Amino acid sequence: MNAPLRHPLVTKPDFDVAIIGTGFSGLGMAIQMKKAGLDDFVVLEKAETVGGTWRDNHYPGCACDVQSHLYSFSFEQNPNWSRMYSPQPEIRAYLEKCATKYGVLPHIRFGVQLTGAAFDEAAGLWRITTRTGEVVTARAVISGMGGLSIPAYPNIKGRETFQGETFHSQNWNHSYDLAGKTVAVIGTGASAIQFVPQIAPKVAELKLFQRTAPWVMPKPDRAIGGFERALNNYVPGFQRAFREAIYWFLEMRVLGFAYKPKLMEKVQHMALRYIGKQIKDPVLRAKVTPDYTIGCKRVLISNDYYPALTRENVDVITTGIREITPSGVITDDGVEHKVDCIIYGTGFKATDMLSGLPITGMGGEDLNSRWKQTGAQAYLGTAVTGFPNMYFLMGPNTGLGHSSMVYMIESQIAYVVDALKLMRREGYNHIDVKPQVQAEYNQRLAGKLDGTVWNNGGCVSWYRDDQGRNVTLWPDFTFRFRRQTARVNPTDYVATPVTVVAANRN
Ligand code: N01
Repeated sequence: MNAPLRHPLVTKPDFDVAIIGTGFSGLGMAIQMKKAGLDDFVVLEKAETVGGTWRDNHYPGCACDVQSHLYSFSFEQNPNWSRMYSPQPEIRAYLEKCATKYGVLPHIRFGVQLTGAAFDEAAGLWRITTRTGEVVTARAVISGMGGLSIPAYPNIKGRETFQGETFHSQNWNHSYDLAGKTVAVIGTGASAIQFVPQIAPKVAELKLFQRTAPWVMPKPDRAIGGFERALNNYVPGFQRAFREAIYWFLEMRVLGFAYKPKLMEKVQHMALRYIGKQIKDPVLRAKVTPDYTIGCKRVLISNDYYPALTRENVDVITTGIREITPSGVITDDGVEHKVDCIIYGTGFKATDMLSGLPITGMGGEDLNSRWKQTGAQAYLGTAVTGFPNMYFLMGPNTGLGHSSMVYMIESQIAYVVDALKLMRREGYNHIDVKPQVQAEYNQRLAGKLDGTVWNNGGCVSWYRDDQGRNVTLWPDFTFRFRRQTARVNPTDYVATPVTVVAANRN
């Protein structure tokens, strides 16, 4: 039973809490709210089903590149994963099952797309506007919109003039038959290296436009057999121990990325040997050998990417793209590559975290404008000064170059639940992180990031914004993030009691 608020609110919002999105963040948040007995919440979802990025990305070969046992909620282990690295349909089904099992579905309003959110200081609540013109009010807003949800298209001259079929990896057109077609793929990131091996055997010709070669390591993937699944199902602690082992193995990568660059030299040597083993043609090998320190961009894992590049019908083109024409792609050397289809594997607007969504806080300040100036900054990647009761799951500097995002998301969720409980316990209407606390935290982060491969590895990556500020990555062990987010320190926040808000209204 919830403790009642000590003071009745003058303006009762529609909901105590509004959660945005139904990926791992939004669903995980909703589940923990229910577990904590904080039942007065709504989940707003733009689509018609749950799943977030695992609903939206469904290109051929789409799978997770973090092991299934770790890429799942700690409280809901799935003993029946079919592979060490789950394919997208299984992760999506897992999230759907979680939503049903934990009774979250009745809280979700599907087909509701946000157009903005503004904090009403006098009423002490957030007004969320939606595409249909409806306004939803809530005391707290929790964004689970994800860091990689808005596709990025390259700014290439003539892109709109192309007359053939064209789509982004996130909006794969499955009804377009690629068989027998000449296809251009632009980009060689995590998405492209998964779908290129799938489509290469089908198409007549595949022209892969590579601007920067990725580092690719072998993927220790395998089917999980019946015996192992039985152990997961029936031997208490077996799967959890496996999960722990994976967790600590991945955590050790931080040593190389952030603390001991010498370690990475060994890993880089292994990766070079892998290229050598997979690609015999010296010209192709030179093309796909990266020219920056391993780890600077996300290290990719694949067993079928390099073999796909060695196919007769695949051409890796490293000359820059000058222009796109109605019939194809012209490279900087003036060669025109005529194609039937262009597929963009060009990633997401990762550093533009709000993607232009207007969010207005205290004193009418717009968060987009602030973050354009300062770079995306928050306290513990979660709370932003001047934007009380608003929390960002997967907010600034919570991304990982080495392990499972679900671990970070669960840490943030625990923190937000603690904040909501604190407000209830103390009779606060809203809390706002102190500017000094946020500034000092970000100074410490910047110091940590300074020495890492992500900032010093000699590459350009989506980890950093257009001014070179690393606004996406957590530069440390994830258990340290968990420790820092374990409890809300009330002295980090300025709290406004319900009575003050009530007085404002009178
Ligand atoms: O996107 P990316 P992604 N001309 O940004 C190239 C997650 N993810 O969708 O490197 C030519 O990595 C660009 O070139 P360059 C994961 O976190 C997870 O593949 O900038 N090329 C690059 O090659 C991942 O990191 C899973 O020089 C242009 C590519 O496009 C993130 O999503 C699976 C260009 C973009 O690569 C994004 O991956 C898949 C231009 N103008 C994705 N502009 C999991 O398994 C861009 N490029 C969990």
